[in-house]
Amino acid sequence: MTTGFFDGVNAATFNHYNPDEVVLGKRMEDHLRFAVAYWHSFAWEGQDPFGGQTFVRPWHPQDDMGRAKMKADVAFEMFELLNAPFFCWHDADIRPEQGNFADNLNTLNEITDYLGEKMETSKTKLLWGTANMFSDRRWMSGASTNPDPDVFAFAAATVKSCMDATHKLGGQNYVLWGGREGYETLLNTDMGQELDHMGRFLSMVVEYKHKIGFEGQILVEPKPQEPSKHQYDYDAATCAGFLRKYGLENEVKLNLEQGHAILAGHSFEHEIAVAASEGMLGSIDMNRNDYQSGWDTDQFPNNVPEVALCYYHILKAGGLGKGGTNFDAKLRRQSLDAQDLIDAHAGGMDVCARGLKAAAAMIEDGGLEDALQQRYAGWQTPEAKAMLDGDLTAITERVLAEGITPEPRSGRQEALENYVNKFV
Ligand code: XLS
Ligand code: NI
Ligand code: NI
Repeated sequence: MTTGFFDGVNAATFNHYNPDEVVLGKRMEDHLRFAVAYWHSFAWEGQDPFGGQTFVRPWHPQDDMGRAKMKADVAFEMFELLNAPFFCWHDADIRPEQGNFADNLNTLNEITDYLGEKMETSKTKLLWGTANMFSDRRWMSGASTNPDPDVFAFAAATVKSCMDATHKLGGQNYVLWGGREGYETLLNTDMGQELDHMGRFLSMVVEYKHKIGFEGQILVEPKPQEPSKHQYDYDAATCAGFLRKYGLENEVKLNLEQGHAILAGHSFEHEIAVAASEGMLGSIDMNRNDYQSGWDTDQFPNNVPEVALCYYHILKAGGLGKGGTNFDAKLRRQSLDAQDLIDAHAGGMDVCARGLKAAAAMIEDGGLEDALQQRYAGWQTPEAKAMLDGDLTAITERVLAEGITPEPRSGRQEALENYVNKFV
């Protein structure tokens, strides 16, 4: 028996995504590892800063366990229509907020048991679980960085419960995104103390992961601002520095989001390249921003050249591993129909598939890699290598003795852009 929500709706059809097609020796589904985000598709009701709910769904209002189960039934029907290999949730997406920890824990356990039963007959696995520690008013001044130790305690208990639930459901990652881990004004903020608390909190998460034998990755998700004026996990480079400061660089990786990269003033491939160079590439949220609005608009990807360069860097870094391509993306608030949910995801999957194929073709052709090798070829000489083990005095003596005078060379940027254009 179905819920009827998707009655008359067509399953996803694809022009480019073919899960079984082999790209660079691996099935496309195994490269891309698409995930549906529970929150945007099923929990968000269409509000924006100027207006309220536009979506009217049979599982509204979301304050009741019966309707939470109906929401889960609808979600799994959609996963099947999309042939989605993964999904992701926050605790607050899947169970109603109860106002106290004990009841939140009970309802979380009940609904994740229910999800577990559904997963037994579904191909869709859990890419990651996470705790929503930003919506309820208790989190308004932060979770682990809250000046009130009672909120730190509530956050610790909440994350433990969500890690337990993620582990129970065989989740492959656990994510922490700190939307309120930051400040509204430095006038009331002790930044050093808050960062120390956040570092200790994350260490406790890692300790707990090992204690329960969770084999998934622990990921933090950079974002520079929104909802806070400033968030401590500003971008990939800031997170890398933070993880090193607290000795977590071998334990925690990054969940990068395209829209967040844009908010931080970066391209998405910049963030991926930073994470890859740090050995911290964990997973991606493949949702873009509107370039005019300046908000985290969480739109489905639709720009193939952009997406292609992202997957190029991901493939170069060895792929997504236990991570995946999560659509942390929502419909536009006028897209009211069940069919819109399917079309949005199918379109995003197709765009990513085209991007992946273009990226794979560039890897196979090797043109960018060759250009890179040539550009850095000078560093293959013994004299150049020796410099890195030398010192300023020795280098100066060589500059004088050999009369070294650098000859500027073209960076060939336009030629490389033309090259990329052949593939996208
Ligand atoms: C918000 C974040 C959030 C995380 C999960 O901007 O992207 O959705 O992915 O908490
Ligand atoms: Ni986001
Ligand atoms: Ni995200």
